[in-house]
Amino acid sequence: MNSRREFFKFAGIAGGAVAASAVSRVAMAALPEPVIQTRPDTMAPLIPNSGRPYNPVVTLNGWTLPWRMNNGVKEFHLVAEPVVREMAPGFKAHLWGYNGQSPGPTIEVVEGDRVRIFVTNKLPEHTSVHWHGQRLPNGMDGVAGLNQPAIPAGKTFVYEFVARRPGTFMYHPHADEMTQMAMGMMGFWVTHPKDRNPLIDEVQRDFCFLLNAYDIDPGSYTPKIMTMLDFNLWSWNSRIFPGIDSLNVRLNDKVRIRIGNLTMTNHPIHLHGHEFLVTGTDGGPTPKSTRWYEVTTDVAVGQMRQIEFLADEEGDWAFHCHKSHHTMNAMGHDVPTLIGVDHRDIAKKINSLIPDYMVMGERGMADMTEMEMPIPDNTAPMMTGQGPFGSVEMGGMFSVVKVRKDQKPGDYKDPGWFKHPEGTVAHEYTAPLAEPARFKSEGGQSMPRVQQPAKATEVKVRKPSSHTGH
Ligand SMILES: [Cu+2]
Repeated sequence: MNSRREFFKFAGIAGGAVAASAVSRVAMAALPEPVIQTRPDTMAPLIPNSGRPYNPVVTLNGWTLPWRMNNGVKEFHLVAEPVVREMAPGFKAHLWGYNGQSPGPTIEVVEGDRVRIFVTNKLPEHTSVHWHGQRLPNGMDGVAGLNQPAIPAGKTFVYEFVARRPGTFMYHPHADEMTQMAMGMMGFWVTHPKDRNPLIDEVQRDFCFLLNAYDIDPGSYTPKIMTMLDFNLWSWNSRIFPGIDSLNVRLNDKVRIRIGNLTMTNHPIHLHGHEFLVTGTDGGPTPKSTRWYEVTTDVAVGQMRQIEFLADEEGDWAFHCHKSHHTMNAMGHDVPTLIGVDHRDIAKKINSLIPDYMVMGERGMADMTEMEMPIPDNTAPMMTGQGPFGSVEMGGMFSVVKVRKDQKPGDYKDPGWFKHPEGTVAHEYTAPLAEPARFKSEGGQSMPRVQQPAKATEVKVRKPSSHTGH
């Protein structure tokens, strides 16, 4: 095939080996200029100006990588490099990523597109890129050592394949993977359908983001890469609430949200106020017979889920991971449950010795969001976010889907807080109340015991002293 020969000539590869290979210095001069993003904001959708048309996605707190058309081939240039990612306002992490950000830019192509991706390695060690979920020649699959030599520091490799099936995919290194993914190297990939596909509906809004997690000690900047389970920052596209942008839609828009999980645990993703269908995975669109309505869908490790719903209820609807420890930011570990423990006397005594001493958690943890506790520099508050009615008491994997009548088609701007119709907000009730029903009785047992216990035991629930494994 002619374009194939041109590709090898262009890339300066002798012999036309199919595996991704180092680009010669001569060819380097012809590389597409890498586009670097310096802001962590949700960028407007990138309307395609060449190639087949499609309805672009919006990457939450991210962006889509522009391409160059070269003889009918879409050429992208990814630069793997250390980046500083603002994970929330006032909290910056030193990560590794692509083109200035972690995650890297979203790559959007159309089914049938021939795609050429130059990958320049500016990391201090070798890397590779695996194109998760794609049908491609084995030598383009990106497993260093197995399918290609690793891309040495300072070198550029080129990948080329045809995006054969439409769907929701991602990319990440397959070389020193534990380190590089713990440092934030990953990105989203969307292949739009070429023609009308009976399993892929038209939508008015199409969002995407990756679930990722970091372990960064309070006051420090760099993730601990050996952590397997005990992460303290649960993020969407390397942002934590309240640093995650809202998903803003127009009333009665059909909305698609694509989610990929590159953490080391599962995340039950939950939407308020609407029911959705899982319309696709990284395996492609789901057959219609397999779809049923849900309000929570579990996204397991290494999986992708594509959900769709009709946004027909106005309001500010919470959208979050249902593991409550994942809607918290870094907390001091070893925090026992002190609910119901009265510390007033002891606190008074300690206060005479240490004036700023504060007992946390005797009435739950909500106090902590109200008391502006001193925290080390560059540390995200554990849970925060001021809503229209006070602190939202959330962190981590939490955002809001804002459904508005007056949101313009295609306008992704934040419309502000919802204005509730008169009389539709829960409020204090002051009229006299009847005694509430309360069930009070000893529990039964299915079979009689041989011996009755000498006395009843009563326990208070105490949270484990470490939150390892959550
Ligand atoms: Cu989670």
